[in-house]
Amino acid sequence: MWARVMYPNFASIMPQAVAVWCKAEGHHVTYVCYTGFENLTEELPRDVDLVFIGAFTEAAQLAYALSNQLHSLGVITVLGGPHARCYPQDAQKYFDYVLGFTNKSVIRDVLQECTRHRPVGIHMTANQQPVNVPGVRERWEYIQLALRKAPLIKMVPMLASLGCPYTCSFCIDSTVPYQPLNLDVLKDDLRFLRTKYRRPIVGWHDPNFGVRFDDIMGMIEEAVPSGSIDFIAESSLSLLSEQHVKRMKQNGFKALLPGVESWYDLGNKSKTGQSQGMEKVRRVSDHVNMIMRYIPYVQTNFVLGLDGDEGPEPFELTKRFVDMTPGAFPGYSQLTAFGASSPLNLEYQRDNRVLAFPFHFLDNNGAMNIKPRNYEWHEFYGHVIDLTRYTFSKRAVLRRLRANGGIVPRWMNVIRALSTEGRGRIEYFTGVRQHLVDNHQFRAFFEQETSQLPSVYSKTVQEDLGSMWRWLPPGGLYHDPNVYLKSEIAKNSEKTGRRLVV
Ligand code: B12
Ligand code: SF4
Repeated sequence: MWARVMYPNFASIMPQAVAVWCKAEGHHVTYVCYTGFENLTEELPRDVDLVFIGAFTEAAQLAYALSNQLHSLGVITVLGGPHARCYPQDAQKYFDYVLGFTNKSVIRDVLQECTRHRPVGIHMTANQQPVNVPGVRERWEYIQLALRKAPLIKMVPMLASLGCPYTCSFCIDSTVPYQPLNLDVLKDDLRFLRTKYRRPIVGWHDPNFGVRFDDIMGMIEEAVPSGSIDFIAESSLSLLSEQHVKRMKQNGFKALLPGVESWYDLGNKSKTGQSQGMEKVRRVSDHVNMIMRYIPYVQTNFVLGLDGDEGPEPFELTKRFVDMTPGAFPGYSQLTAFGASSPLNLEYQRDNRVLAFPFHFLDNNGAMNIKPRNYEWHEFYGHVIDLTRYTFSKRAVLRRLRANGGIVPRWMNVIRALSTEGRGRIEYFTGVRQHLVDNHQFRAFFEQETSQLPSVYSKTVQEDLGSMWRWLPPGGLYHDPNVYLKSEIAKNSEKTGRRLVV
């Protein structure tokens, strides 16, 4: 149910931007937004020359299969998006072009060359994030196509900035400079939107919304009457002072998603400085409760299994947070190294701690691909199950319901508790833990004693890909989890002229 209602609202901005740029170059463009329910073979147009695919890593195997099918019809294929940024070497085996940072000129180069590159595709990237990304007015034709699939809530994706001034070592944006986008375009877009929907909802896709807080709020205040558009944004807690949150409320902000990540690390981001453990729980809980006095829906994001965590305490502290902050929805992610996404992944790879789970499971919950530093696997999953049960217990769900105001936040939290995120995950993690205890082959893979993938994983990919499974190219289920480290070593030895043996 959650997927049906929400997935069309998670459509990315860049495929729409690429469509705008291709059209501006004089091409005929068809845009397809895949939400997991469509039959892709039927949705794709027959007579195409080139297809751009935007994919997260969780969709990589599907993207590889699709590219293979399109190649069989003589179509040139291009991959862009998070998977292409994190695993370019792997993707090059299955696509003619793999794009990193993408701007109009990179797209123009691809369109002009439009050539088959086999057996290895070419990797192209701009030097930096684009200076301009087409706004809502320009993307409207494609936004509408995606949102036609959204039955209840329709969220329009917008972007006010790229990169981030913070340097959280696990994050893909820790090395990408902060860069605001053109405020006049944003102003025009907000006004335009009010001519399309009676009460529009905008989801900001900025990695960290509101870094230049006064500029962006000033823009909203000038563009539209106070509170006439509902906004949703991901911001770090350090930006969400009471004064800022009050102004956000006035300007129609209805949902915020700050990251807490851990009770022991990353104090800068949550403005808790050196405070750790229970002291940090109190501070963050007070802060989030303050935010909830102004903003009806708050999701606090946590990463489970970070190296600074040890024993049951981090999980117990999160339970205390759930008790002390009943209205907030806790979003849990398991520590995941997405290939080349952050410099920290080099350390995990150097320590040989990254497991080669098929990409299909790398969605922050399907599989944790880093061996925990301070937990045995079954012990870790025991804690995760316990915390998830606690968070989605009848008591916690009822307390959340009571603490939330408004129909939409209440409804969203109940659906999330009953869907994959709550009940679904408890069942899934319990299965994983059971296999770890009972199944020697399964445990041996997790312990890196064998590289043979437990059959349950390949079966799941097969089931999920359905009719596309037969198009998954040979080898497409597997990847080298240390390719980022190897490529960095190769680059360095090229620079220094020294040969290194890995
Ligand atoms: C906004 C955001 C979301 C939003 C919007 C998602 C969406 N569909 O776009 C929401 C909240 C819905 C979301 C959900 C999820 N997210 Co998210 N999200 C982000 C965030 C914060 C910003 C991404 C963004 O839009 N940036 C702005 C764009 C313009 O820049 P960019 O992404 O760098 O893209 C550049 C290039 O990659 C390229 N490009 C991008 N797309 C395309 C497409 C084509 C066709 C081409 C040619 C080029 C191209 O051009 C851009 C300009 O240079 C990033 C973290 C970050 N700091 O980047 C995580 C991030 C992308 N998310 C991530 C994850 C894991 C998820 C979830 C799986 C989490 C979960 N468990 O639910 C879901 C999956 C949702 C889905 N399948 O759609 C990971 C992805 C890692 C990976 N390799 O897959 C990231 C990197 C965070 C992380 N953990 O490191 N997310
Ligand atoms: S504040 Fe958020 S976007 Fe910025 S580096 Fe840290 S995790 Fe990444």
